[in-house]
Amino acid sequence: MSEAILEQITENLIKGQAPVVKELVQKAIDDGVDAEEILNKGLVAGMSVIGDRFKRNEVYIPEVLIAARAMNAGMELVKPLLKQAGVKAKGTVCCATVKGDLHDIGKNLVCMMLEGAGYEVVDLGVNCDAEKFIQGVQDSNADAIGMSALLTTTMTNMKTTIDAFAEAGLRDKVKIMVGGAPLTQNFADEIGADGYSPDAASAVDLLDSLLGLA
Ligand code: B1M
Repeated sequence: MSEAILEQITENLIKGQAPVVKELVQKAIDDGVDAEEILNKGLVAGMSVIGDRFKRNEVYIPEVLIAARAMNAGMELVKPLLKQAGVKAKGTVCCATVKGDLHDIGKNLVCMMLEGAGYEVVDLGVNCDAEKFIQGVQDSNADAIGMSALLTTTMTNMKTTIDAFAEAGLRDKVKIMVGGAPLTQNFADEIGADGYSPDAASAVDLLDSLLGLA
């Protein structure tokens, strides 16, 4: 019985039907389905299908954004229940576009995918300097940071941030992942990041693996 409604949530999330997802999530809650089951077997399951299709170029950015909107519509109802039940996120990650850089479309997609996969995401916005990253990590007790850069002139600020974490004695406390169109795995290795992801869906696999959850 609960399996059927969870499947419907997944299917409608994949189709990006936000109002239907919201209605189904409410119905599942009213029927007494566990909030964590709604999250994992309904919402996250749908978002992970979208993530896989995005990686295989079977769907594109608009479909991901529409699915994420449907995910958020369901999350609004489920989040307070998860909090009440003391359900823990998989981990906390602070994400931002680095100092000097205002491009946020890719970063926002990464945030949505990570949230869709069960992470608590603290979005520190754009033009984020090392101090703001450090403050964000200290405030949220984050396990990881995710830095995005779209400009060849700003990608170097990723190293500045990594160095600042080392100077603050926090480098061993957080995993650092990086991404953005001009980046490569080589660049990530050179600056001492823990991982590089070429796209938003793979950022989830990367963080799972960095935090030993894969
Ligand atoms: Co800008 N811009 N832009 N721009 N812009 C580019 C990046 C550029 C390649 C255009 C070009 O010249 N062909 C060029 C950069 C050249 C370079 O450095 N090599 C450029 C430039 C030069 C500039 C300005 C300097 C222009 C000017 O003012 N003279 C200026 C800089 C402003 C600043 O940041 N200080 C500027 C401004 C802008 C707009 C404000 C107009 C707008 C940004 C709007 C916004 O983001 N809110 C804009 C846009 C839209 C672009 C293009 C057209 C599209 C970027 C984008 O959103 N792509 C871009 C040209 C292009 O790519 N065709 C361009 C879609 C997005 C989903 O991809 O962000 O790569 P992307 O994210 C991917 C992956 O990279 C990965 O996942 C995402 C999806 O799978 N990913 C991560 C990203 N971050 C990740 C983090 C991770 C993991 C994966 O882990 C943490």
